[in-house]
Amino acid sequence: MPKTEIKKTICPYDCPTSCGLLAETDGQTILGIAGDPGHPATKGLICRKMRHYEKSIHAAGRIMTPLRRTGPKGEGLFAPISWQEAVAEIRDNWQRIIEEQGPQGILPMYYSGVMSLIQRNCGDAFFNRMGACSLVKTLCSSAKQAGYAAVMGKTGCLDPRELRASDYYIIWGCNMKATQLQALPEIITGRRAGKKAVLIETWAEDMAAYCDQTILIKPGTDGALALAMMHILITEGLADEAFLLENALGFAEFKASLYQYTPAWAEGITGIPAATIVALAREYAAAKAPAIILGSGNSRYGNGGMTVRLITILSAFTGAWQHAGGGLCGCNPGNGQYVDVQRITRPDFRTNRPRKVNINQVASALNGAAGLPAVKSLFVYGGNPVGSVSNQADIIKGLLRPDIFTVVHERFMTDTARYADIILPAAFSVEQTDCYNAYGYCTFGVARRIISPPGQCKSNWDTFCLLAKAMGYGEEYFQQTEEEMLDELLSYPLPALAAISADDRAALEQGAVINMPFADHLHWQTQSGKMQIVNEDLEQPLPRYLESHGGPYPLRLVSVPSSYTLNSIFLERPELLQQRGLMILALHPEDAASRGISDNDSIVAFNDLAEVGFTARVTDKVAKGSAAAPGIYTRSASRNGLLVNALHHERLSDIAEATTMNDNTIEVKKA
Ligand SMILES: Nc1nc2c(c(=O)[nH]1)N[C@H]1C(S)=C(S)[C@@H](COP(=O)(O)OP(=O)(O)OC[C@H]3O[C@@H](n4cnc5c(=O)[nH]c(N)nc54)[C@H](O)[C@@H]3O)O[C@H]1N2
Ligand SMILES: Nc1nc2c(c(=O)[nH]1)N[C@H]1C(S)=C(S)[C@@H](COP(=O)(O)OP(=O)(O)OC[C@H]3O[C@@H](n4cnc5c(=O)[nH]c(N)nc54)[C@H](O)[C@@H]3O)O[C@H]1N2
Ligand code: SF4
Ligand SMILES: [Mo]
Repeated sequence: MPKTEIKKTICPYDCPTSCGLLAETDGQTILGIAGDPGHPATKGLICRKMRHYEKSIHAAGRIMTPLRRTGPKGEGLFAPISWQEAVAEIRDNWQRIIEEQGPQGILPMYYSGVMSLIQRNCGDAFFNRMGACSLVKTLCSSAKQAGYAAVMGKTGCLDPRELRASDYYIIWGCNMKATQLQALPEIITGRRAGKKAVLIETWAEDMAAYCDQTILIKPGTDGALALAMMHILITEGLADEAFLLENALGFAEFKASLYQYTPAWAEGITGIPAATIVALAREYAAAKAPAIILGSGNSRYGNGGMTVRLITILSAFTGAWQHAGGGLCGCNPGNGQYVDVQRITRPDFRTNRPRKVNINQVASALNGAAGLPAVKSLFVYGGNPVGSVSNQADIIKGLLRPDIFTVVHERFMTDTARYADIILPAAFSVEQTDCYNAYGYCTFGVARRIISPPGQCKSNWDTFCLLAKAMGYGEEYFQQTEEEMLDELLSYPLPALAAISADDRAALEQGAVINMPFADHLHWQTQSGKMQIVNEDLEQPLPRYLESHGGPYPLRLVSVPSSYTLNSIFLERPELLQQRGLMILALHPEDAASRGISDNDSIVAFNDLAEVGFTARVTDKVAKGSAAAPGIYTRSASRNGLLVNALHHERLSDIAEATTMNDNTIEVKKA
């Protein structure tokens, strides 16, 4: 028996906890994974996906060498080549494109495949140096962050561990079972102690069982619910007006606007009975330290920023923030970052004014929409736009163009990689060194390489250094190792990290996760030093009800996370895919019946963009008038080769230019 060791590492995926993991290794392979009981947020509890991370790391389908396309684009026919050949071919194509139309013919595309700071962000330095297009990275929760910041600035919200002290929970558009697993025990324990949990959802199949009450809401209308609740709080004298007058800007003006937003008005918009809204507002006010646990789903709309502003204001309306456990959880819980990410992204390397391409509009950039020239090269790393970005059919159309040179740095043959001209093999987190700033908790960690990358696989860092050498970029930055980059980050910490103890510093150097302090929730980190109910910097200074984009079809389509996968990650794991099952679209019984649709029927969802085949799931856990599509699949799992994002428009949110992937309408018929 070879000797094995247990080493600490950190989950690299786009999930708020950045869990601590214990990896058993023989030095060459990862033999098993467990949640780290010593991690301050994980406490040993990890999701089913990561419990067998070793199966992903050593999956049979892993890409091990650079590959060159040998058949027509998209057919998936490739032959192995060396890194030297791959890099030379990339360099030659890029140099030709730069000569023909300048570096802005090249579009880098990444999002959240790997969340550790160096590996995620290092490509920015390379593409800044090149002068390539600059990607506006708003694929996820930017409208939510901006909506919260419009009111709170950089004030840290609740760390989920603070929920223990709350006395009432509103779980607002958050599938905690899938996306906040380590916070769910606080709700379970709280309910055992008699605290109430209310769920406000469009699709409640996963979460209803964990809550005392489920309120189904019409997608994109949560702002109306928040306004009507605040109407009740004001008209019934339940708001903490003294607190608001002292701590917030614009309360008086906002208060005067609230009289129009009656529960009857909100019933017409949200589909929630007025009496339910009144009861919810009264219960919320009766609690001393109520917590709103806010997901990102309701921010992915044309009115998403405004919706989050309104919910954030509601979280302060009864003075809840003054009490431990009261307030809002789900935005940035710290008040800033711990390391200087610009040391990784190097904005100073850029000498031109970049052409900006919004990540939600990659389809248009590839096809030359809006009078702009089509880009000539796409470099994808840590992302799978064919599966996860809006307007799938046009993304595919763009990737099929013979004049676009596509490179994909990947671990698996994703639906995007199939369209590549060149594929480069990527490394897994345990094969690289990096630091992690959890986005849902106040923790910071370092994880060092445990095993070497297999075959020819390379980390993002090593790949960009190699490309930089080929392109003749002589900056010292590109000659460092990722370990040296990490040393630099830790040598120049931002104030919060600079203040840690010597013991914590030593632990970090070794590779560990350390606890950072919770935020002071009453120290408003805004320009004015107060909460900004009215925010003069915005196009709409006074918060009000905004309509979402909507559309002409009768059903509102929401895309929701699955607990068996994470965006398009884990599709290499047959056991998880089997448990997840067919590509379903959840419909309310009344919407199904009026269309002659029964559970398990083959159905087609369509709008002006595309038709997509699904299997019907008929359930009263989805709001009437809505359709919910959980999880991202591979195109081979779809009857017609298209996925739910083929039904998503490229429109953006009201603030922060963010995704509106939940803001689309469809009709559904039997196949
Ligand atoms: N297992 C698993 N974990 C994940 C992910 C995953 O795909 N799977 N994704 C990761 C990522 S990238 C992120 S960003 C995070 C958070 O991922 P998010 O996508 O923000 O997921 P949730 O926070 O759970 O919030 C989504 C919920 O919002 C609901 N919703 C949609 N529209 C509305 C609306 O108008 N009103 C209301 N009230 N609810 C609405 C949906 O039904 C859904 O249940 O999770 C991460 N963790
Ligand atoms: N229909 C639908 N669409 C969605 C969502 C949804 O729930 N439903 N969620 C939305 C949200 S919240 C988000 S954040 C986005 C996420 O969208 P993306 O950022 O595109 O994430 P994924 O689709 O998971 O693709 C990530 C890819 O990165 C690869 N990868 C992982 N680690 C590394 C690495 O170290 N280096 C390199 N080069 N590659 C690596 C993985 O193998 C994977 O193929 O999707 C959005 N789109
Ligand atoms: S995916 Fe999320 S819950 Fe699962 S181990 Fe990673 S951080 Fe933890
Ligand atoms: Mo996300």
